[in-house]
Parts: sequence; structure tokens; C-alpha cells
Amino acid sequence: GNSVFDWDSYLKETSSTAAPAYCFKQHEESPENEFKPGMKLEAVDPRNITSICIATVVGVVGPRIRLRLDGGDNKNDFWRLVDSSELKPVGYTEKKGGMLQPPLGFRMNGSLFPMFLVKTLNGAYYSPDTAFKSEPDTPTDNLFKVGQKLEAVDKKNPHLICVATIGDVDKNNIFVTFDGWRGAFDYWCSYDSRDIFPVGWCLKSSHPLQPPGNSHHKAVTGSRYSGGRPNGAQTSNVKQNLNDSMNLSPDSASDLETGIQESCS
Ligand code: MLY
Repeated sequence: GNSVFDWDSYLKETSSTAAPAYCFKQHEESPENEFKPGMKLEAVDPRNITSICIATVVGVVGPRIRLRLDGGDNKNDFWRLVDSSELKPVGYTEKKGGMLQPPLGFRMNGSLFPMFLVKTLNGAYYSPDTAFKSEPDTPTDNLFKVGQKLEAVDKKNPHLICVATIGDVDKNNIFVTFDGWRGAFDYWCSYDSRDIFPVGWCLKSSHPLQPPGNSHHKAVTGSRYSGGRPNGAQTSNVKQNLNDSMNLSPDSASDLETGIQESCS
């Protein structure tokens, strides 16, 4: 059901400690999420990071938003924190003397992009300036230690934030391992990644937390391979919780999509 993951018991059971909050590039208090589904903004295209595109908010969970690039498809949605430096109000790029770009995979002939842009922005629901929160400071050093626990985005399922362990540390990078998931989802990232959070962040931020796979009792602290298959029923409960907490039903997603298509036809 809706039970909250008990970090205190888990840390005791696994004789482990949480990575201290000062290790992370995250605000101590999560910023308020003022975005609403349907709002438009400017966002860096995650598949072509030199491009700034128009995006629409298609979901809101805790301090994160799910974004879809206007003129793209609905298969490449991505998630950002409301204090991401990759998000700007509509008009920002033009004010800076830059040019908005079509997303990678723009579904029309490129020559139609200027007209598409006019139509997609005409009468659009702009995100208010106050919704864009300042990025947290970057910690000066990589202070993570092998074996410390954290909460981390599953990059293969980026709507999920999961129970994780620091599996390795190398210069400015850390190896994030997912407890109870046999290493299949593990990744290296910079210590100042925005995809990693201190223990307790999800609870404080009203964001669902994906518990470890069901073999976590056998997990060796700090191991890259904590073994075992997760419990299927537990996983679907978490999925249900996430769906419940998202302000987006499959129907409202297609409504937004229809709206985009109408605005450019
Ligand atoms: N549908 C996927 C979900 C995996 C999630 C793994 N995370 C939590 C590390 C699957 O069952 O493979």
C-alpha cells in the first residue's frame, strides 16, 4: 500500500550510514513546485544539449517535472528538478540574443519550425518566472565514501528515485548501485549530479521512494552486486503510488498531445 520506506530500520539492518547532506548538490529544503501540467517553458534538449527548445510540463511529482519537447514525440519525455539550471521561462533565449531550436526528431520539415514556434506559443500557458528556482551551490569536493546510502534516480526509469549505495568513488565520480537489483541499473556519475539525493529527501519532498529489491537482507554494503530479484508485487505498488501522485493520467497526456497538434495545424 502506501507505507513509507523506513530508512532508520534499513540503515540498522544493513549496518550502514547515510551519505551526509553536504555531499550533495541539493538545497537543504526542497523548493516549492509551482509548475502545472500544460505550462510551457524553455529547456535544454537532453538529446542535443546545445539546443534550447520549447517544452510542455506533462507531469508534476514532488519538486520534479516531467517535460515533453514541443514538436517532438511523446517517447522522449524527461524529468527535471524545478531548480535545474536547464529550465528557463519562455522568452529567456530571445532576450539573451539566442535562437530557440527544434528538438532532435522534430516531426515536421525544419523550414516549418519558425511558423510552428509562433503557433505553439500563441495563447500558450506560460510558466510564471517564480516557478524557476535557483540552482543549489556545488560542494567543493567529492566527499562521498564507499558504502554510504543515498536516494538516486534510476536513469533507465527516470521517474523512479530509489534506495541506493555508493559502490565506488574515483576522483570526481561516484558509482551509484541500486540495492537488490543485481547491478543492471548501476551507473557512474559526477559527485555533483542532480540525480542523487540524501537519505530522507523523497519523504521531505513528497516524492515516492522505490524500496530495495527483496534480496536487500543479503546485500553486502557497498557491493556492486547486491543480488536477488525484486518482489514484483512491491514494484507494482510503488508504480501505483507514483501514478496516484502524478497529476497526469494517460488521458490527460493525450489531451496535451492533441493540444500541441491542434496548435500547429
Ligand atoms: N520495469 C523495470 C523496473 C526496474 C526498476 C529498477 N530500479 C528500481 C532500480 C523492471 O522490472 O525491470
